[in-house]
Order: sequence, then C-alpha cells, then structure tokens
Amino acid sequence: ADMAIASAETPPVSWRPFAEDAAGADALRRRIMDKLLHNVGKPPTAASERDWFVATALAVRDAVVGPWLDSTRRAAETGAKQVHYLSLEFLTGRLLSDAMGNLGLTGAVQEALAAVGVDAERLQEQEPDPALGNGGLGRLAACFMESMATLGIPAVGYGIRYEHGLFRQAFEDGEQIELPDDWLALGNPWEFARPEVAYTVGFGGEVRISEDAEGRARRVWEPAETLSAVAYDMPVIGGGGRHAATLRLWSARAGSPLHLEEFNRGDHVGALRDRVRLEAISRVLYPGDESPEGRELRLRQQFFFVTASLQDMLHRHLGLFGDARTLPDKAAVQLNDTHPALAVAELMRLLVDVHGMGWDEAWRTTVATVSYTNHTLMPEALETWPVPLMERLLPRHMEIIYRLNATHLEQVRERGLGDDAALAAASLIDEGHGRRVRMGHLAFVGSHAVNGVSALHTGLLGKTVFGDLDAVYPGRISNKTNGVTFRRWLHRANPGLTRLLVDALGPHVLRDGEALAGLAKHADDRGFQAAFAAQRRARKEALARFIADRAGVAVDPEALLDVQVKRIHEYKRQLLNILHAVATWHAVRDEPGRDWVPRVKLLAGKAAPGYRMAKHIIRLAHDVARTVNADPAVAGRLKLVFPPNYGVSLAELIIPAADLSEQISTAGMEASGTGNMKLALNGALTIGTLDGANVEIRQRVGAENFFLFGLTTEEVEARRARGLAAHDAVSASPTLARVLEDVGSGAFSPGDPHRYRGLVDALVERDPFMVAVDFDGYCAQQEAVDALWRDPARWWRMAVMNTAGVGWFSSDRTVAEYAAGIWRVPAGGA
Ligand code: B1H
Repeated sequence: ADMAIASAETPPVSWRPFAEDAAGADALRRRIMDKLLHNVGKPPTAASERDWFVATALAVRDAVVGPWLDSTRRAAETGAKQVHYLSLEFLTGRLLSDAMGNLGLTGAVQEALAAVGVDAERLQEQEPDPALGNGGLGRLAACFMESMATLGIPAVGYGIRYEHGLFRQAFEDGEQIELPDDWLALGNPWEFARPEVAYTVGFGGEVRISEDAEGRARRVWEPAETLSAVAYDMPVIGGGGRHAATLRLWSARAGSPLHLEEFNRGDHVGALRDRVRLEAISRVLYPGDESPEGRELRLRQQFFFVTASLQDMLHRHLGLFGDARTLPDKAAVQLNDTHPALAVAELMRLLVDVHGMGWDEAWRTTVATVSYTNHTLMPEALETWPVPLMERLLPRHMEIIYRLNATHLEQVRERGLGDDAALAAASLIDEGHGRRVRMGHLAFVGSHAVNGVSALHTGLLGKTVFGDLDAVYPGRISNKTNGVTFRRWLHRANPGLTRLLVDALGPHVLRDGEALAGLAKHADDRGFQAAFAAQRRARKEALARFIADRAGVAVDPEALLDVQVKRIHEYKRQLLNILHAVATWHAVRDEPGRDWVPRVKLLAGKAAPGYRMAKHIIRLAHDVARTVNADPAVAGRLKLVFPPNYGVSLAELIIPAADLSEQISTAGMEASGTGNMKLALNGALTIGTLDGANVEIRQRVGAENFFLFGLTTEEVEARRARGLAAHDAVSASPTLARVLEDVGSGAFSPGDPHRYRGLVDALVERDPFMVAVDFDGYCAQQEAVDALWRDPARWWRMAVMNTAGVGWFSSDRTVAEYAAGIWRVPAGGA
C-alpha cells in the first residue's frame, strides 16, 4: 500500500503536461503562477526570487510525477526485478536544471519565466545544493540513480535524509572553518513526505529463545529501545523523461514525541531528551572521508537505514509476489561500500527470525540478492566495528555474524587454506586489534558479486585486501569502471560546448556518449578548434567573474587554468601541486624577463574536520597564494586561488573552464576518480599518474594526449619496502630542496616562521605518499604543458581528442554493465 503500487483504477497520469513549444511555455507559465499563488501563498508582486524558484520547481515537478508513477506502476505490474541501491551518501546537486534538461523543458521554462520578468539562470541559484555526501562515492551514487532512470531500470536509492549535509566551508586567515549546512531550512520542493511509510528500528536489548507454533526453537531479538524510520521520496527523472527512479531517504522519528509528565512538571528539556537523542540519527552526515573514526552514532546510522530499507524491500516483495524465496529473482541489493554491510546480517535476521525461513535457504537467498562495491584499499578506510559495541547495540546481528563466520571458516579449511595465518586473515573477526568485525569481509562473504571501480583498483583488490577471500570464493570479483552522467556534466554544465558537439556530430550524441569518438576527425580542423577554444574562453570568463566575487582575486581568462578539485587528502597530493607553485614562483623571480606562460592554479575541496594534515595543506595553499599573488615580480603570471565550499554546483562552474586537470595521486591509492572523467569530457588535458581510472582514460584518449609522470604502483611498493625517508630525492633535486627550504623556514608564513617546519621535516624523513620522489617528474611534465600551451593548434587538437576519447566513461555504460553482470536486469532504455 505504501509504494504507490497502482491498481487498475488508477487514473491515467498526464504524461507530458507541457509540450516543448510556445503553448507548452504558456501552460508552464500558468502552472508556475498557480503554484506561486496556491502553494507558496504569495502574489507575484510580493514574491521573492526564492518564492519563484519554489513555484517553478513545483511546476516542473508536476511533469516528473507522470513518468515516475508510471515507472513505479509498470515495475509492479510486470513483476520486473528492481535494484535497491544502498548508500549512506547521495550527492545529487541541484535538481531543477536536471529535471528541466531531462524532460526537455529548459527552453520552455526560460520562456515562461521571461514572460513574468524572472531570469531563469538567477532563479536556479536559489536552489540549495543538497550536500548529502562527502565526495566521489556520493556523487557516483547520484550519477547511477540518474543513469538507472535513463535506462529504465526499476530502481530505488536508499539513504538517510540528513537534516544537515556536509559542512559549509569558509576560510578565516587561510584556515578552514566549518559552518553547519542547513539545506532544508527553507523546505525541499522535490520531496514527498511519506509519514505512513515507517518501519521500526531497534537497538540494544537481548536475544530470547522462544517457540514457534510448531514447537521449534526461535531466536527473537528484543531491543531495549526503538524508533521509527520515516520515508521521504524524491523522484529522479531519467534523460529523455520517459522513466524515473525513486530516491527514498529515511528520517528518524522517536516513538513518543515527549514525556508529558516530565514536561508538566516543568522539566521541558528533560521531557524531550530521549527524542533528541534518538532523532540525532538522521541529523548530520558523517563528514569523514576515509578517516578512521569509530563512532557509535555512525553505526546507529548504518543499521537504521539498512533495516528500514530491507524491511521496505521485503514488504514490497511479499506484497507483490507473496514468497520470500523468490527474492533474488525480483530484487537486487547493491551495497555502496561497506557502510551498508550490516545488510548481510540484517537480511538474514529478517528472513530467519521474522519470516521463518530456514538458515541455509536464507543464506542462499541473501547471497543471491546482495552485491558489494569496494571504493578504497586504504587500510584506515577499511571499516571495522568493535565486537563489544556490536554486542551491545546489535546482539542478534553479532550472533548471526558468528554463525556465518563458523561456516565461512569451514570453507576456508576445505579449500586447503587452513593454517592459522590464513584463517586469521580470512575471518570476519579481526582478533588482532581488540576484536573487531571486518565489514568488508562481511560484505564480501554475503555477496554473489564484488566489484572494484577501475581496472587497476580491481586488480589490486584481488591481490591485497581480498586476496584470501578471492581464493575461497573464486570468480566473485569483477571490475566495473566508474562513469559519470554526461547529461549533468556535459550537457547542462557546458551547454555551449554541447551545442558545438551537436552541430558537429548530430543530436544522437546527446543520447550516445560513445558517439563522441566522431570528434576525432575534427581534431585538426582549425575552425573547429577555434570554436572549441571559444567555448572554453566563455566558461573561463564566467568563472573569473565568480572568483573575483567570491575569493576577491582577479584572474586572467587568457591564462592557462590549472585545476585540482577534490577532497583534500595526503594521497591525492595537493601538496605536490602547491610545491610546484612555489617552484614556479622561484623560477619567475629568477628570470622575470622571460615570456612565462601565464597560469592560474585553482584548488578547491574540503578537508575532514578532524584531519589535521589536510587542514594544514589548505593553510599552506593560502599562505603561498597570498605571497605569490601579491608579488610584483610575478606580475600576475602565476596566480593561486582557492575558492571556498567546493561541491557539485561549484564543480559545474569550474570543470567546463579547466584547461588542465590535476590527477596526481600516489599510484595505487585512488580507487578510480570521477572528476578526472568529467574534466577530460569537457576537454581538459590531464597531468596525472598511473592511478585509478587515469590508466583507462589515458588508454582511450591516447598516451600522446596525456601528461604522464610518477612512480607506478609496483615502484611505489618497492620504494616503500626500502623505507620512506626521502633524503635521496631531496638531494637529487635542487629545485625541491630550495622549495622545501623556503616553506620550512617561513617564507610564506613570516609571522609564524615555524608553521610548516614539521610538514617539511616529515616530508624529508618519512614521505609515505612519495611527494618528494615524484616531484621532478611532475615539474618536467608541467614544463611540457607550458610548451604545448604556446602551440595552440597542438593544444586544441589534444583537447578535442580528450573529449573524443572519453565517451566510454558514461555512467550509462557503467550501469548497463552492473545490470548485465551483477543485477541481471534488462537495461533497455526505450
Ligand atoms: C571513495 C570513499 C569513502 N572511496 C569513507 N572511499 C567515507 C570512504 O564517510 N566515509 O567514511 C566516505 C567515502 N570514497 C571514492 O569513491 C574514491 O576515493 C574515488 O577514487 C572513487 O572515484 C569514488 C567513487 O568510486
């Protein structure tokens, strides 16, 4: 009853309320007016820009509802298999332009708003950017939802409706400060509250043994406390507007709103205490990105959204098909990293304890339903939970995990891998660090398919973290190289370039990313190059206006725009980029008369609040920027800018403007990267290492169109084995030695000369990310970049070849691979 499963009497929903013509625009105008009056409750004379935004979003939403209800109904009627994508993060970005674009209504909305004197571009700025994710992992989930909708794959994305998404970043004297994000403060026009769709979530308590009707012993979890997970739905409309998927986000609601007795006694705060504590579960997004914080609230969040999602899935399944045993034929559960790995134990509990299925059959059902994507090999990011915490919060799940582990370890022995070391390595419990549950192992053992997110990453997965499990369960691991939705990251973010591509290749390039390959034949055409360059120039001018406004720095749109945008992390090596800025500064000061290629280095990204080194690197970037940007000897030929609060919306502004894409992580550490794909798609050239998806990007755009440097994964491994001190690399590079001397002695922090002493010492004594070793190779490639910039015909040829080469990195392709190889669902498109 909860899923809008329509009966035969459901009235037909008007599919396309607004045509893509003048009549459509007029109908839209009237609908927007109606929403303004009757939903926002204001006349046009009193309406703010925000009011117009809400009215417009509601009007456009009306056009989403038809395909959405239709998709939902069709899936139920045909009994199609549905994908359940479990993710603690969905970094959707703003949704209005997405909906307009996918429905083909962008022009009609512009026209409708123009008729009432409202500028559609400015209005879109009113939409808060939902920051319900940290970075690439959350954005990938959003791209996948949109691609599943486009391909007509019945899909629900399950997550948490965080009241506060990732913090808003500001800088004070060059230091990051974190401000709360309040994206819901003014309401969310896209969501449909479903207060009637609620499931009970328990914590703590104990496991009792009782008898069922036939006198069999059954284990029953009796939680000490319970709360409800309440659904909020957002439709995700696919490209072409024919299908829509559902994003179902759970919000925590305490059973009783307040203790009335306490309240009446005058203890107004105490009366609310339990409620505040329980409802904290959906209050804030965990801001750690790959940092090791084991917090009880985080575990509560994980179980909260896992149990609600699985209960919801089983409720729908049993309502439609009546038999839990057919679950794997009708439902796929995809775990986005280990954050939802409790699903393995929870699905077992629901099937065995609640639905009375036998243990072995429940296990076959679980494994056949569940699959798992790994996104990182970083040891500190491999999630584990202390056994005592699990026993206290989720006692029944801990029992289930023990029993699964016993069977699992038997299999390990059967495979002849029974020595103590092999058993310890394969166990679901890590006994070495005070007994912890290994969530990656749990997800692996409970899944029929496990995938990495780039070819390199998947290869390493099978050799490192899951080497032992791969031997026990051969064939489970496969690669699914990430992709991005071209509709957001090219068509919407870069409409000028998109028009050019359509002119050159025809409109089918909007539907088929691989058709971009046809651009190769235009790569040497000077006229085409000029048109390509003109689009870049326009985006750079727009970005320059933004930077002047937000960061107070004037940047020249004529200059080479060198971009590194991503979370701040040591392995991503923003430090290498900053040290190159210092080296360039030295070079320019040494020879101010040379015709240096003017370059703007743009860095953007957030550091996890507790990650001290990452914050220190942000501060160094600001200190260097202050010095370099103000140096009259440099005369504007090198600028460093760090606009605050990087997120999806800022990415949409920066990526189309970028000339150079920095993908410079230590080889073996970046699982894939997706910004690398977005930048190359928009024609930026990559300077990068053989890491993550860079490897495949380089293969596809051609090695001659990619600036490669740095140690390989094997070389990193070999060097690590020899020790981490970087004295050799520093003494071999006078350039680096001089850079480190300046940074370490306070040249960029004269008021606090020791500020970066520790950072420099660490880099020389212990350089785990190989910044020093890769420095000279990086600088050499940067010089090659400058040389190429002086030769526009070659530069733009390479830029065009990049756009031409990356059509394969569409999330439509990635999702189709999951559909065929893991979920076994048809992906037609239609
Ligand atoms: C990625 C994370 C991640 N990998 C823990 N792992 C988090 C881990 O809040 N946490 O605890 C949050 C995020 N994120 C990224 O996933 C990889 O680093 C990228 O290389 C990859 O492109 C992306 C999508 O696969």
